[in-house]
Amino acid sequence: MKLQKLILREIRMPLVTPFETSFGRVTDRRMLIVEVQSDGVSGWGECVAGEGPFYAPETVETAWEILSHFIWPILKEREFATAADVWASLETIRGHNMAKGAIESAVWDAEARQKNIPLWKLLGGVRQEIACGVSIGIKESLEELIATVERELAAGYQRIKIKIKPGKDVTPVEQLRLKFPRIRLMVDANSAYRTEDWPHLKRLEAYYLMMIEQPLGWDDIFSHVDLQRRLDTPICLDECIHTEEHARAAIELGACRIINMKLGRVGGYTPAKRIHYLCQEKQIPVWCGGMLESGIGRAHNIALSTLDNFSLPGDVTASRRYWVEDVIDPEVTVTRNGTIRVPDGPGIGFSPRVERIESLSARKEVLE
Ligand code: OSB
Ligand code: MG
Repeated sequence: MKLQKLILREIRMPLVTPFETSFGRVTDRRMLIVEVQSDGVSGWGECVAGEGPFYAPETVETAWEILSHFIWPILKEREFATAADVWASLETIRGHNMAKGAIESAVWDAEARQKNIPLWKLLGGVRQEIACGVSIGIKESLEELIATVERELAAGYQRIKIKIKPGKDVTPVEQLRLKFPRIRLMVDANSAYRTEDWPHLKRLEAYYLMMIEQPLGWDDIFSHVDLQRRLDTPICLDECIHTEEHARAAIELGACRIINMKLGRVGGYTPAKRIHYLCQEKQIPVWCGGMLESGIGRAHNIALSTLDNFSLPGDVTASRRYWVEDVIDPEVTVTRNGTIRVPDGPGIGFSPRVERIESLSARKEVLE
């Protein structure tokens, strides 16, 4: 397959409700949507970089720049036997995984569409229904948090994750446990704590959490080793894992017992699959994280979640939790059992609503 054209679009959509983490609050999303044209077929991808460099170093602006000035010149008019070869061709560019992941995943979508098969099958996925949990942002009040959890459980979601930060951790977890003694509950700190906070984090162990996600520094695998030794609760790493080498180091050193996988954070399907199979070999469960994606990124997360070792519910949820109206057809919906049925159409299995995407675009660049 030859890649003839790349179209970058920045769309803007307000979130249904603001999302707050230990690193900040998002009310409006800016999303870089990638369309790659190959032999008459369009493949679609989403760059999960945020508005600012607060989750990871990349932003919408840096990703746009890297895609148009460095990635596209390498890929354009190149003949690829398969999308699986794209990742290696980008080796000379260090980092910028979110920019790479956006286009790499779009090429996978294009290949699946050209072969007229679902992307999940092309990837080697093994299941047609994926398990879903929700990620709930930091709330002003406990009442609001409890009401939100009640609503998500009623919708069927199988696991509740709440965001925590110092001062908003033990009490909300304790209250949720009192109110919902048997639910699958976990927390995500987005690197809000330091090594010396370990006795405080230890207090969370009274509430039977499935895992504590990314408690310490975003690039600090080493400190998590010490913390995991002190905790019985599994640590799950998110921000720390950008490469297969990071995953190997974290697993071998004992920095975590679970890994949150994000396509954008690791740079696309080829590295995600490698990390996934490494984890499987080492008996480390993985699950699919989310980045407040539009339907395009959501559809990719669904495909990724069909791989064998995605054995825990992911942060992959219905479009309506984030958007009044999504940019794909149909929108992503969740069953009463808290699952998503994986679509059987070609590629990502959802159709990008191109006119809507065009009308939401604040910026567009066509590269040939
Ligand atoms: O840490 O998993 C995270 C959203 C933005 C940045 C980082 C994270 C998150 C989430 C949201 O937890 C997950 C979702 O998209 O539902
Ligand atoms: Mg996280």
